[in-house]
Parts: sequence; structure tokens; C-alpha cells
Amino acid sequence: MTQSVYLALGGNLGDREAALSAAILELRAFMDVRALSRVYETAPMYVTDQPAFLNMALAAETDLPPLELLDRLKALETKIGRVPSIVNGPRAIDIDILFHGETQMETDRLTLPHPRIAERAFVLAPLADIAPDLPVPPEGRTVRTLLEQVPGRDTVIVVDRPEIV
Ligand code: PH2
Ligand code: MG
Ligand code: MG
Repeated sequence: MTQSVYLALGGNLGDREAALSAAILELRAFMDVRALSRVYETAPMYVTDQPAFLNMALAAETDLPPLELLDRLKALETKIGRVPSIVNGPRAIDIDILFHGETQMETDRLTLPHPRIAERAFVLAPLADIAPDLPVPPEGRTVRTLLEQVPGRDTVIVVDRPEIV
């Protein structure tokens, strides 16, 4: 069954815009990409001693179930140049599933909806471009409302005229 999904993209190593462009191009080959957020430069969260990230979000439609989509995204990250690093550390590209239709699941590999959306300005700001009224668990407050209150919202800045597809 076709499902609406929301993905978060980010990277802070190498040519960050090129990595986002490559990811979107490759995603379009197997997903119906419906909306792209603006591109944001964001202060690194959790591990703060690393370069600034570029972050985006997108909406798409897919027939792939969650774990199959996850496998495809991991393969794509590797193709674009991601190599193993520390948790929350620097990477060329990271592509996370935020929502997959109405799916709620909690496994070792994947928790849906993504459990840390509400605390991440670098996810909420781009997501607010394409889905401001989306309710976010557990409280169900909207993306827009969460963004108004999240710490670090002043550390995510729209990038002027990025060279994204
Ligand atoms: N991703 C992380 C950890 N910290 N910080 C920013 N600004 N952007 C990210 O995409 C990011 C992060 C783990 O996936
Ligand atoms: Mg991530
Ligand atoms: Mg990830």
C-alpha cells in the first residue's frame, strides 16, 4: 500500500550541498518525492565539537514498508559516501525516517515515528516548511508549535540560494 513518509536529511562532511542533491536525486529513482523543505545550516547537536550541518526534510510516497525503506536509505547513505563514525558524530549524509504513514513501531533498528523530533530544531525547522500542522507524538503538538518552543531554534538558519536539485 502506498504510504506518505517524511524524511530528514543532514550532513556535515565534504560538499554538503552536493551530498543533499545526490540523495534527493537517488531518492527520486524509487520514491515519489512530493515536497522539499528549504535548506538550513544548523549548529551540531549532542556532539557539539564538529562542523555545522546542512539539514532538510522532504515528503514522499512509497510502497516500501518501513524496514525495507530503511535498508534502501542505509545503502544510499553508503553510496553517497557515509562511513562509520561515532554516535551523533560527523557524517557525509544521514537520511532518517521521521514518519511512515500511521506506523507506530519500536524495534532495535527503527522506532516510528522518530522519537527525537520534538527536541531537534534541525528537524522541526525544515519539517515546518512542508508539514507545519503535523501532530508529533507523544503529546501530539504540531510541528509549528514545537518549533516555536524548541531550544536552539536560533541556531538553525535558512541557506540563501543553495544549489539543490
Ligand atoms: N544529526 C545527528 C546529531 N546531531 N545536529 C545537527 N545540527 N544536524 C543533524 O542532522 C544532526 C545533529 C544525529 O543524526
Ligand atoms: Mg539522524
Ligand atoms: Mg540516521
